Amino acid sequence: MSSSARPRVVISGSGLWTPDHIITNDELVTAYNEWANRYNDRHAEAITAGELDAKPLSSVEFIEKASGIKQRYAYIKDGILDVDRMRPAIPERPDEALSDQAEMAVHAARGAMDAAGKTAADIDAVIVSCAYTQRSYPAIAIEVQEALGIEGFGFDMLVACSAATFALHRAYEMVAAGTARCVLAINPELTSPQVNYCDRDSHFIFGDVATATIVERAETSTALHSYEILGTRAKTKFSSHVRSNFGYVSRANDVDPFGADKLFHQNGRRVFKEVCPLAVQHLTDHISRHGLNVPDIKRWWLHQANINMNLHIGGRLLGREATFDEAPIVLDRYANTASAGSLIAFHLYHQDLKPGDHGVICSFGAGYSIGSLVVRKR
Ligand code: CO8
Repeated sequence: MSSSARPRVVISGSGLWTPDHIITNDELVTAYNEWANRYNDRHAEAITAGELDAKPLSSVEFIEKASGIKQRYAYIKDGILDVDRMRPAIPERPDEALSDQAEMAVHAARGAMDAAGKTAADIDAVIVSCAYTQRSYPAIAIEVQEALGIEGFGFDMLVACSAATFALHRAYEMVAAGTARCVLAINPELTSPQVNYCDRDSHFIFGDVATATIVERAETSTALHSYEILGTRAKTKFSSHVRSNFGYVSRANDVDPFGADKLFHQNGRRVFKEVCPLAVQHLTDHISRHGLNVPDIKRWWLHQANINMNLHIGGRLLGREATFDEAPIVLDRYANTASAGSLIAFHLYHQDLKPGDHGVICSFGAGYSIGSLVVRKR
């Protein structure tokens, strides 16, 4: 399709649902350290004999310095800080009830629909895209579709950190191709059930949240703030340095389906070193494809995994430290919310842009996966 014939596609609304419960670093570290001390006491003999490693203690100072995270939201806080449990206590719901992730998704979706001025009748497709879905089928997206009274179709996608940007790519293509007039893409990131709260290297990293976006043709949008998608770019490169082996085959593997390797685990140093250069190259190439240079970009809505990563990438792009205005940070409040981070930043910090201003939404992380969209305010 020539660029003159290509329909103009916009992001016309976004929504954010934030859980009621906050866990501070202090609370998390107190619980973990108590758990670690108990473990060490319980296994003192084996530790002294060199048969077991002692569990090292965590610290608030380390977490803030290494990650920039000060707190995180939890869908359900009960259980996470309980030293006898160390995981959220989320009651199982009957099949007739809305599932947890569908409920989170519906909250965020309503916000995006309101912002875009859309009703269920305007939407043709629902994508639920996130790091994990709580069941394999029926798709959470189809459940959300039913809950919101949307006709058409829905499907789930999993691309870890890049689930949100990759879903926006699919939404853009569907609207551009005319297979849907308007797409609702939702990211119910329920990360807490997959966090190993007994692992000091990663117990602080994640938070729960849901984001949503509406993508439609420019001519159908009546939104006050809308952003034309000038182009999308995706890159993946296989790496096991961020990994979860949780999956349905565990039952047949005769292994513990909840063992440490079945939860989130990573080599954070390697991820940092390998992903940052990929992201910088990806972003530079993407904007140049649109005839843009770094100074032309008013705002970078970057993935929110680690403050030092964002400072590094911003610094490599700009040749100096990016200001909050140029690359807003939300991970101090929200922590790493898997794929939702760049969309939380977009949702909270987009209304002040002027017509004609350019921005970039970008995710980077597990996979590895990098996804970006170059947008222009209308
Ligand atoms: N308290 C005190 N000390 C600690 C702690 C702690 N909590 N944790 C580690 N340390 C220690 C280490 O053991 C190490 O000690 P030593 O030097 O004796 O070995 C020392 O502190 C330094 O550790 P690191 O080198 O690991 O510290 P870093 O400065 O590298 O910081 C980070 C660690 C914060 C993990 C950092 O490496 C990082 O963030 N890297 C980027 C990681 C990243 O972006 N990962 C992608 C995440 S994946 C994703 O976004 C989505 C996945 C899907 C969702 C999953 C939902 C559950």
